[in-house]
Amino acid sequence: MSTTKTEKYQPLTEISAIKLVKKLGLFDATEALTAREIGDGNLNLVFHIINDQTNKSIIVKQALPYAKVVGESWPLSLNRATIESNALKQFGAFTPELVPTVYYHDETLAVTVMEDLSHLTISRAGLIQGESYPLLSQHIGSFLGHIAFKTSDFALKPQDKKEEVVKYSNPDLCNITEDLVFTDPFFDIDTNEFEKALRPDVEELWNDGDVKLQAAKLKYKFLTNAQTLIHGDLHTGSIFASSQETKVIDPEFAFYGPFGFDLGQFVANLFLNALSRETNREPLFAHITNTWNVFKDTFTALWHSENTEPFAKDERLLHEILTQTWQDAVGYAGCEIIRRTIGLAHVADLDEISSEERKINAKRTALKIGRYLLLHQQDVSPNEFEHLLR
Ligand code: SR1
Ligand code: MG
Repeated sequence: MSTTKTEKYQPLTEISAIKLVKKLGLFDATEALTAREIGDGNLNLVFHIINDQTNKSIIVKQALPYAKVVGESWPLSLNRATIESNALKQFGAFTPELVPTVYYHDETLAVTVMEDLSHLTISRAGLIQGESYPLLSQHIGSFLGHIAFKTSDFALKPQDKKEEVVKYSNPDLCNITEDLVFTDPFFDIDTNEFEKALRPDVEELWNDGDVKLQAAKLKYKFLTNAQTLIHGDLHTGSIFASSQETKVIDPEFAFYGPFGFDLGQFVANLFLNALSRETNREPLFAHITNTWNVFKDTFTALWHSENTEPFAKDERLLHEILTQTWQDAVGYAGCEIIRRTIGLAHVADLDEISSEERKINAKRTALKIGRYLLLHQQDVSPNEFEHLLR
């Protein structure tokens, strides 16, 4: 991958995106290309560029200097594009089969050119259609186990790890998570969004000091616990999948954070999908348990084969770290479930339930279970998620 710096930032158009990929030599100057802006996320422009004759295609992603979902009144650092491209490269060094290949990055333009994955489906969309992606948890558990161990102080020299912490300093995007995941849903803030019928449930949450204390403690860990490089936004919309392949995308929220954060967000989004279904929930619960099992086994194997920490010979240290990681993940899952139900950025799994009554019931249950997870971080094992819905 090459990285360059052009002179001045400007948003790409479909025409200038085509010019760029030709200038980079990714296509010949004479090729007839079609470009389409397909970005449906909250923050960026995404161009799909294809030669319709040969079917060769590529993705050009560009960060906008503000949050697209809100507008120019919410400025955001363009450096997130460089963080995303560095994180994809870093993840690719450990689990190349689980991330897209990055071909090019330009810091000033905040542009990353990468492999087109449109033969796959965004896993949230597929899960909503009833897909179950049999390899999803095997792949994500392995991805998380590798990244968590290999970017931690157990694999890196502490001096090198501290440089990585600086390289991945991501204040603007962390601030979004600090507000939208940990703070705003627990207070009466304008950006929260929920149906009128949920107001009594939401007010009960706002008045629950014990739940809020747990959210505050998890937020504080998120702010201070630089344990490992995390993806930072690992919901099912950040994962492409098919029955064979899984690819993690969009790590623009990456920074050094707690071991359990990505796990908790992923588990929460699997759970929200299960909650949205009337039948065939079992594959989702099996994925929750398997994600943890694969994470734990991967992390444990690397701990035994690659650990550079002299204290690591004491197995109790590993046990404590794994126990705490799962308990934190349960708490982070609780925060994610609550914020996706009543905060600024909802999930289609719940919002697109066609019956109004079923939607409100599902959201009410989500709030109840989110609160339960926050209050019972020590008591909920991976295979208990299934029983929470009974
Ligand atoms: C303003 S950004 C809202 C949400 O979209 C991203 O994907 C993150 O989940 C963020 O919290
Ligand atoms: Mg995203």
